[in-house]
Amino acid sequence: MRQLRAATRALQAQRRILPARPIVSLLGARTSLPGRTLGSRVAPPSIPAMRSFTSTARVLAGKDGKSRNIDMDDFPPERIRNLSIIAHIDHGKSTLADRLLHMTNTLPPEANAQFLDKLKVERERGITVKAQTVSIIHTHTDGKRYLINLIDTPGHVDFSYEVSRSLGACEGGLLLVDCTQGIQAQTLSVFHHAVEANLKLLPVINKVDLQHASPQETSEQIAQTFGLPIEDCMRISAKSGLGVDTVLRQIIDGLPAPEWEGDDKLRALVFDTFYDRFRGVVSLVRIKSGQVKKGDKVMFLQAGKKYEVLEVGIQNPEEVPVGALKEGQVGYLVCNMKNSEEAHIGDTVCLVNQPTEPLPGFQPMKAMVYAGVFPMDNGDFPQLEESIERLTLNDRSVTVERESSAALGQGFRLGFLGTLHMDVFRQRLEDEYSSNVIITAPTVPYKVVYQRGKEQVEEFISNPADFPDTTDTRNRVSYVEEPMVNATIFVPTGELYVIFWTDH
Ligand SMILES: Nc1nc2c(ncn2[C@@H]2O[C@H](COP(=O)(O)OP(=O)(O)OP(=O)(O)O)[C@@H](O)[C@H]2O)c(=O)[nH]1
Ligand SMILES: [Mg+2]
Repeated sequence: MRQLRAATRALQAQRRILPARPIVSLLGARTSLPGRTLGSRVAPPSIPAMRSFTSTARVLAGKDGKSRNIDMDDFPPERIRNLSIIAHIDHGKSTLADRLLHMTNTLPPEANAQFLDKLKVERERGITVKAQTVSIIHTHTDGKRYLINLIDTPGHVDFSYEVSRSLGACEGGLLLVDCTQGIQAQTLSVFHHAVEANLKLLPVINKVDLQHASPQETSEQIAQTFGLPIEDCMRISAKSGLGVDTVLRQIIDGLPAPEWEGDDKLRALVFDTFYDRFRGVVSLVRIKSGQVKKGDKVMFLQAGKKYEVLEVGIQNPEEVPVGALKEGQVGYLVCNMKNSEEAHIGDTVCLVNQPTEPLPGFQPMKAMVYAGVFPMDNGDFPQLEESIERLTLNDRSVTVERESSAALGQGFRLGFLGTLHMDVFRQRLEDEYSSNVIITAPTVPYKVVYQRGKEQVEEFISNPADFPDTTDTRNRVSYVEEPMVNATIFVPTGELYVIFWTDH
């Protein structure tokens, strides 16, 4: 437990800008700097619709005889399991998700491998960057049909906002560990996110088919680090399918069903959004209480806007419209929201005639690196603005503000969670919106502290152009701080000497 607490503290300390050591200590006379508000959104543009992105293929009723009628009344809360697959990068989350989809006949045998990695950037790079939700209907060993809502999450730290949001829609999770690697940095990080979100976790040891697999050692590591019983660790090969039937059984037997103690007014948590060029903003929601159906008048509490619901459905794995989404269920909601500004991740949807208090939303992420993004051709600025607005609807961890440069013209200063995140965002702009952009070298934010009379005033600078001339005493810059990471490094005892050796 002591180890666990130490790990929690270390992880909490990571990614926080600490009151860092002064790197410049100067006193000048400057009284003001051009101020900027980080995280301000882009104003809605008035330009024609462009190519847009939708995360699922759509099955319309009657098309190719494929239409399905799913009666959501068949799935009361006790017949629902909502879970995320969480792990370090490359430990096999998407492969396991695939395997579960095939075993439950949610996907036909000929479907693409790693079906949930739908974006071009994901297929090209072989990594997941976007959490994907899929609903599985599965007949359990007790002969009853269950609705399993599965979220495949990314493993890279730059996409950790996708993980923390996904956990808000779940009661349980599969904590996957590659037994050729053991517990790694993100295994610890996602474990703590899951504990904070009060999730029940099932430990799964993956890649036991590999020659140098060490499942016993990994089970012991899991028991020691997370306090999860060794006998609960399921040993599987997501690739060959070995042991995955046990995972499927344990999802039903070992994870809790959704619960709500309170009135039955509609409370739906918006945990993801994307833009569809025909239907506007589509929200993925987890119904905490009550129900929502086509024709209902709903209100998005944070946006303070009212809409009529045009369609609700589940992703199975294509979009299947259903009569209503009910307590404990996860699905999509379309309500003629055309302006992406009105969609807020973590917002609560209620019925107009049954107002409720908002559900706890999500902690916003803090940008770690900033870069300027400019159109190749200055005349393309309005299109770029709209593309960024729509893409950030699908990636809410990016902060956006306008910027202009003498050399590059009008553009944006975007904040990302890391340099991989930045590169993926650039590629998504190209792939999904055909936007060719110039992107400046990434920088970290600095804290500049000014002396104003007897008071010290802090300002965060994310744009090098705004950095004060610290040699000019009129600026009255007292000191400047840079971000630092307070990290704890965990190493197997046998490897400790390597660290010391490298250090010297
Ligand atoms: N031998 C073997 N390889 C596996 C197994 N599971 C996954 N892999 C391979 O491991 C690699 C990574 O698998 P993914 O499923 O993409 O891993 P992931 O955890 O989804 O990765 P991110 O989403 O990028 O974090 C792929 O090459 C898979 O084929 C397994 O059980 N056995
Ligand atoms: Mg993946």
